Amino acid sequence: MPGVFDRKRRRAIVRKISEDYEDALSTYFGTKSPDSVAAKDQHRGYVDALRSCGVEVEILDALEGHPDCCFVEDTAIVFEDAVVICNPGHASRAGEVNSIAERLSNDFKIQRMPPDAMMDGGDVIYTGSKILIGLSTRTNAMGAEFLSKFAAERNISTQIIEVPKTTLHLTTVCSVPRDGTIIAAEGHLRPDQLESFDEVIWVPAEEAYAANTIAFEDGRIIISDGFPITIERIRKAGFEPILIAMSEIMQADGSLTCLSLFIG
Ligand code: CIR
Repeated sequence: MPGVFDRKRRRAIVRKISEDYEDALSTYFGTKSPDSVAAKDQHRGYVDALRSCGVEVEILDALEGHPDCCFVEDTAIVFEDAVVICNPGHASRAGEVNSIAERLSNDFKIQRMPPDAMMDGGDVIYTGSKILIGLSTRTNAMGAEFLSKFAAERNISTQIIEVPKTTLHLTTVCSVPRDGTIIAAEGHLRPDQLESFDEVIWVPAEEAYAANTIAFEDGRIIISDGFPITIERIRKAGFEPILIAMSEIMQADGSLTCLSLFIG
């Protein structure tokens, strides 16, 4: 099935880092102004890592005047036959969605959200058998309800998870590397929220950033470098880590998944 609902991850869209990346929103992980030159370098490394895992990557130009435009995951939710275009949860990001809608209209039916619904794609995770939807400062109940209904029409069930105030998005503190397994950050998510998973790989709170990963069917998994405990736990769980530098993306609260939109 095309879309991110399987682990095949054959095609992805990414967007270049904008010249004004230093103005990107940064609330949680940032310790200094994000550096656009260093971020561009890390973004190239990211694209190389995806390509080394067999992903066909399409690189869109930056949207100047939109410092967060590289975080394409937040703009849309991809289903087999259609794409839901998000109403971004932060006003400064509203201008990013139309160009994605235009690009995706070549391949998918485009579905807009109702005006009061709010959602960032970073609050949505496909597990292989269902969709997790985070309720956060960026995704409201109307957004979650709209996506749940849209998924139900496609026989896909959803689970709502409250995203703690300590973090930006659901994807910031967890990822699902294979159906039944979740990598989750201690201190942000609770065991009772993850009871539907057979296996939880807990990431220590001080390494929370490393809970966001991109895994492939063959067991390879892209992880941010610099988080040794997490890397070892993931390796022990049977995955083959590919480590990449993400420090400048992290400065703007961006994680690995935020930088791509898998469309096939
Ligand atoms: C923002 O605050 O919107 C961006 N600076 C970071 C977005 C990261 N996206 C994601 O977690 N999916």
